[in-house]
Amino acid sequence: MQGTFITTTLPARAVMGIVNVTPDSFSDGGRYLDHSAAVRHGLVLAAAGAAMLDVGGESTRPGAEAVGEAEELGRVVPVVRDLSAACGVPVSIDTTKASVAEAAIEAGAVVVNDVSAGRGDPEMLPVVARHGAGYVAMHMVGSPRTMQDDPRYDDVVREVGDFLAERVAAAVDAGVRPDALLVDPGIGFGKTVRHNLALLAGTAEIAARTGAPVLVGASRKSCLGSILGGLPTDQRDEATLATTVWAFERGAAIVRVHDVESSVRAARLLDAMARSTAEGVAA
Ligand code: PMM
Repeated sequence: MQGTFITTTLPARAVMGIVNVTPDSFSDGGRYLDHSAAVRHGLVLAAAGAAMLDVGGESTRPGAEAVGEAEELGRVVPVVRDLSAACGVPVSIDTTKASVAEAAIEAGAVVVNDVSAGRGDPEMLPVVARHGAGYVAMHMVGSPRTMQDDPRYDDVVREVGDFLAERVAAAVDAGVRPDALLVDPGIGFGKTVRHNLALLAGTAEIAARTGAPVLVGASRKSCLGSILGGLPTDQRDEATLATTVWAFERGAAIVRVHDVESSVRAARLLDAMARSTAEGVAA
């Protein structure tokens, strides 16, 4: 499938399922660190209707320490290989390291999801370009260790949109296929609750400023828990579903979620309602 991924081949409202092969991700850390548990989980998400699976081996929760290359490779490459062979949907690799991206692409991944938007490793964009892979450029302030230290913006939607437009231009300059690029405002990455809400509301503006489809990753994030009076991580799936519907209604192309089934069902319903609006109601 390498080199054939283009964003236009995804369904209109696509759901990306999260497969975290980490001991310390904020909501599912440790649950799928074991290789076979991760592969089994990915297959369940694909069967539930995920249009893409996102495999990650380094936690990006606020305060997380970086993971070494060998450790990350050992976590993700076998999972990407087995899922790419068996799951029937494109697999994406969530990494900021070009070497991990390349090894994952060689193991079958067709998209690189880079929370550093190419700033973490100068080889990242050239590697993505060389392999003709898809690319998600996400906005983050600083690094996961420092990003929540008093984030400030004058106009968060404009600033994040302009940053992503600049990263899209850098990716295209490096030879990444324009039709394989996605942008992501980075919900929770160096943002207060108000910034996150403004970005969710500004999804269409981000798409317009960047000219790229938007991916939204709000699943179980702490801003949802804060709004709901400190709701714990394992009780945030309904709130996540609300963000799925909201983001799709404001033009998001993809949502990245832990609980795939509920978002897939919502997407199917939105598809049906959009079709009926377009066709009109027969008397
Ligand atoms: N969030 C996390 C990790 N990777 N990638 C993108 N593109 N967008 C996100 O919002 C995002 C990401 C953190 O969530 P997790 O630990 O549950 O995977």
